[in-house]
Amino acid sequence: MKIQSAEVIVTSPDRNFVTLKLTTDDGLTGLGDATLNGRELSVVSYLRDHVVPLLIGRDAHQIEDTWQFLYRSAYWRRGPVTMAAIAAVDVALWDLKAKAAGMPLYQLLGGASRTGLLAYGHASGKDIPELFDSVRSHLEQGYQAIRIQTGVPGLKAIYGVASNATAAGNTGKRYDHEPAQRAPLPAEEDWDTRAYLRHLPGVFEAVRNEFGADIPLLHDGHHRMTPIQAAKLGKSLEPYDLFWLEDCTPAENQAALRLVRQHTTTPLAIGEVFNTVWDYQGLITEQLIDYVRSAVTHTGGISALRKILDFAAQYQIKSGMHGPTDISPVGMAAAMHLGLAIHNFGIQEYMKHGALTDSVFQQSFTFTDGMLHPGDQPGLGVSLDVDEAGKYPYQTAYLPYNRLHDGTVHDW
Ligand code: EZ4
Ligand code: CO
Repeated sequence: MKIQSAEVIVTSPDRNFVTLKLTTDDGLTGLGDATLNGRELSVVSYLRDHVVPLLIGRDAHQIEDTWQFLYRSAYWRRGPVTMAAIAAVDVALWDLKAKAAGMPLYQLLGGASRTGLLAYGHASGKDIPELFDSVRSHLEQGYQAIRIQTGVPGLKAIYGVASNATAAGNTGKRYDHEPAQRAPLPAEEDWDTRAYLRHLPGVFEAVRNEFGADIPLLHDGHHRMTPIQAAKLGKSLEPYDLFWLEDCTPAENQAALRLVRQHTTTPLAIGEVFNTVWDYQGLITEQLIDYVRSAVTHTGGISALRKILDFAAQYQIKSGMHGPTDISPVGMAAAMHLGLAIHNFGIQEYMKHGALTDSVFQQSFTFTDGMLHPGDQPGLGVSLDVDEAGKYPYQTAYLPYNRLHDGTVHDW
C-alpha cells in the first residue's frame, strides 16, 4: 500500500479547514485534519511545500516510521505548525490502515473501552437569564455536561460569550460563540481580571441553585490569570464542585500550576495550545493537572497523543480533548476513536459544526443523549466531498485579542 498522491484541501464552509487527503496505489483514501485556527495557510505551505514530496511512494502502513521521519528529519522540532502538519499525515495514515483492515479505527487502537464518550457543550450568556436559557437548550439537546461562560459587568465583549449568538435553540444551527472571525484584522475584546474573579463565583452559585448539584459543570479561564489569581478562583469555586477549571494560567509556564495546585482542590485541565509531550512533562510527573486538553490535530496526531495519554494514565490523569468547531469533523472523529479506545478517557468537548461544514464532510459519528460514538465504518468514518469543498474558498479570519482598560495587551 504505497502513497500515490497527497492533496492539501482548503475549504471555508462555515469557517476555514485544512485537510490532507492521501491516496494509495490500491485506491484507498485517508484524511487528516491540519486546521490551525487563524494561521491556516502556514500549515498548508508546510504540507504542500515540504511534506507532500516526502510522502509520495512511501509505504502507507509504516505510521510510526513516517511520524519519526517527519519529526526528526525536519531538525526544527515541535511548534503548532509543524505538529499540525505531522498530525494530518499521522491521522490520514491511521484512516488508511483501518480502511485496509476493514475495521473502524478504534479497533486498531485496542478496541472499545466503553460504550460511548461523555461530551460537554458550551453554554454562555451575557447575563444570568441568558446563560440559563443556554443551559436549558443544551439540556434539551441531550448534553449531560456543560461549560459555563458569562459576561462580566463592565466588560463589553469577552471570550466564550456569544456576541451574535443564534441563542441556542435546537435548530441544528451553530449556537455557540465563534472565536475566529472572518475579518481582515483581529477583533478587540476587553478584560479585567479583578472584576471577573468577583463575578464568577456568584454565577456558579446561581447555576447550581437552578440546575442542581448533579450536572458536571466546567469553566475555561483562557490563560488570563496569574498563578495566585488562579489559586484564588479555584478556591472560590470549590463549593460549586466543578468538573474542571481549564487554562487558568498561560500555558508556557508549567511551574505556575504548582502554585495553583497547592491552594485548591478544583480539578485542573490544560493543554489545548500544547503540541508535544514535553509541554506536559512536569505537569504529569508532578500530578499538577487532572485532564490533558490536547487535540489530536495540534499534537502530532493519534500516535503522539496516544503516548501522552498513556504517560498521563500512570498518574491518574485523564483525557479532555479539545473539540471546538475549529477542529474539523476529521479531527473530531480521530479524537472519538482514540477516546473510545484508551482506558483513561475523561470527557470530550463537542460543539456541532454548521450545516455547510456537514455538507462538505460526511460523518458517521453520532451524538445521542449526550454521548458521542465514532461509528463502525472502516477507518475514521468521515469523507470529504471535494466538489462541495471547492465552493467555499479560504477566507481571512483571526482570533480576537484582549486589552485592559488602560490599553495594555493582555492574554486572550
Ligand atoms: O479558543 O478553539 O476550550 N476551547 C477553547 C476554544 C479556543 C479556540 C481557539 O482556536 O478555548 O474556544
Ligand atoms: Co479552552
